[in-house]
Amino acid sequence: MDDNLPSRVRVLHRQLNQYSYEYYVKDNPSVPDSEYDRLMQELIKLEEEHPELITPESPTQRVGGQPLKAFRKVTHDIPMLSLGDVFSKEELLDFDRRVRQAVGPDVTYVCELKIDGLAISLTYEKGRFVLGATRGDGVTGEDITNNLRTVRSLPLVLPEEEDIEVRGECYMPKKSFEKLNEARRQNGEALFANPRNAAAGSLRQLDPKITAKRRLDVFLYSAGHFDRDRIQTHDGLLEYIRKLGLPVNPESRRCRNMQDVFDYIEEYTEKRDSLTYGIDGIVVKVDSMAQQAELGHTVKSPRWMIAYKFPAEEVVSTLEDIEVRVGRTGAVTPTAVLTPVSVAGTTVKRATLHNEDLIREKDLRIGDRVVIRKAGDIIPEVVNVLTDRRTGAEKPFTMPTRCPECGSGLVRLEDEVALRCINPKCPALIREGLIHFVSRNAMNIDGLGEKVVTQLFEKQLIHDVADLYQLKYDDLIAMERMGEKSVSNLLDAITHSKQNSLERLLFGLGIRYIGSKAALVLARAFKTMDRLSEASMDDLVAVDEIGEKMADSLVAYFSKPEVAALIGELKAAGLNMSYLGPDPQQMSAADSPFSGKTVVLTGKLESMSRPDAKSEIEKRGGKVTGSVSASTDIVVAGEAAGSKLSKARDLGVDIWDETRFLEALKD
Ligand code: 1X8
Repeated sequence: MDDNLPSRVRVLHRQLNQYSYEYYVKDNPSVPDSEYDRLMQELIKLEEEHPELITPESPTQRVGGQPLKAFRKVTHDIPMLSLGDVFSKEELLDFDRRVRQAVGPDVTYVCELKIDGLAISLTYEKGRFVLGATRGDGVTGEDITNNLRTVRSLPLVLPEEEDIEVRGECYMPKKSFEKLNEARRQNGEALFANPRNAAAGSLRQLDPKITAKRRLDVFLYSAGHFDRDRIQTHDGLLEYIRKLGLPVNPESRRCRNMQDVFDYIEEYTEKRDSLTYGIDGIVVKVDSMAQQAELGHTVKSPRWMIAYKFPAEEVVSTLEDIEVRVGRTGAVTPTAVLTPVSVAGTTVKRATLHNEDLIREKDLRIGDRVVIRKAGDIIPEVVNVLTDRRTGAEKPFTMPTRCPECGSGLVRLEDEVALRCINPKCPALIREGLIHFVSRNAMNIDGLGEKVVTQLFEKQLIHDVADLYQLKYDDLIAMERMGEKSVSNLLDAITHSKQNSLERLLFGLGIRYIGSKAALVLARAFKTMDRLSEASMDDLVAVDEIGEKMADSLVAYFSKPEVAALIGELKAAGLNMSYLGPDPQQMSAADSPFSGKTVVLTGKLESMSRPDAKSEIEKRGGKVTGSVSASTDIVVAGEAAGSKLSKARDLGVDIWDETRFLEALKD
């Protein structure tokens, strides 16, 4: 506490913080609300009379600060990894086997509830709350300090002058969610699909006053930076976080063997509905930190913990058609086109069918009634067919034997279930590769979406990624829906992309098995394209987190003469070929492109109604207004868009077509 404050102010801070803690963290208040209110009023009055007494940690300052224009990016010193998940006890036993193979037979686990919210990181310096951030993509998140300050259970000061980064989940309690939606219903506003979306929407508010009204809460369950000499087990860490007065979920339990783990899962599968917050699974962690360190982590997630996910919600729909698409790697994937149904809070119209085997195994026929679920509650999939509901009118489906785009014979590579088009000149492969290259996590060329790339490709203005950098004004102005302003913006964006750090280019090239995380690891390790392209198998596998499969793929890729030629062309076009260090823009996949943006909808959208589109944008932190002005950021133009579209062109506002809009929603 601040020694410079008069003693009465200090007493008020201490009492109010204590009562808040009892009320919001312990759920066990020692004084009636009226006493809390009385002390708060006294403090407010003192601060009004003596504004110099206001400190950021004062209990009156939870809702402070002006609305922001946008959130500042924050790079996590220690990446916030994601969590591997499993859906069965067998897979949990596999996890246990892997763990004990690595660290020996003596393993104690800690089981915790998997909170259905958003991962956050809180930094305290000398015991003061100085930074709250979203997980973002794990490397870069957003500074949501002012919004997290409004969470009543979070102390703004710790009892000790501790430097610590704690991590956990921010969520909206079921009751708050119901109240919020009820109020929105009465005001004719779009409803949130589930508490998680409501929490996400609330955390992404640029005005903390709105967040404050949303009644969010948090549970902390881990730490980035802390004193590793003092704390040797996860259980000890939880105890320590709890001792700092931070909210820790009370349901965690140490488990000495897998039977205990299964019992815990059983118990909480039953208790799930009676909890006041949503959970979507159970997290199982190795308790000993020495063992955790020994197990380490993969590119994506720690090897010492895993989430057991509860089975997903299932609904029935009709399979209207099966579409076949050729992806960037040549893999041919069938997609189910469904009669739209609502599953776990969103409308599902398409579902992946993965591959031909799956269609055959399930004997899927067009017209079938099918059971749909969202795997991991995100990607919709077809679970099975209700054969007893068949009328006889259903039509069997056969996979094409030739590529739907280039007509060459499809092949099934060794060990693979997917059919592939292996014609390197197949237009689908090239087109999808180009789309990947310009996409947000790769070169991130604004204004160059799927539609424009497809047009450019079909008009033979681009054949490979190097051609993008040769595009001229005259090429682009001839395209559909491209005005002078959007052409000049696009040319700027293309030029700007030349400055990207190496990892974006690497990822954009679409080398097999090299995702955005691996690209970053490689860029950091080798620094330049030249050094990477000359690296041997040994050099590559020596890099932590680069496995043999990736290394193989890289060596094969860089040994191709056409790759050397392509890289030469990109160099000649002036592309940066070096790692430029941490890039705050790096891989901001988890950040919504609508956050903080003002959007105007015009024309008719094929895929959804206007109110739905509006609510989707709002859920992602955007604002939808009725008319185009200089402060409009994006105009989404559907069919038969009229005067708003022309005005947007005149003003040079970013104009998106429906495909781009849907892509952005997917992100
Ligand atoms: C995510 C979550 C974790 C826990 C609870 N809820 C989550 N959503 C926990 O550890 N108790 S850990 C985690 C992660 O590591 N991504």
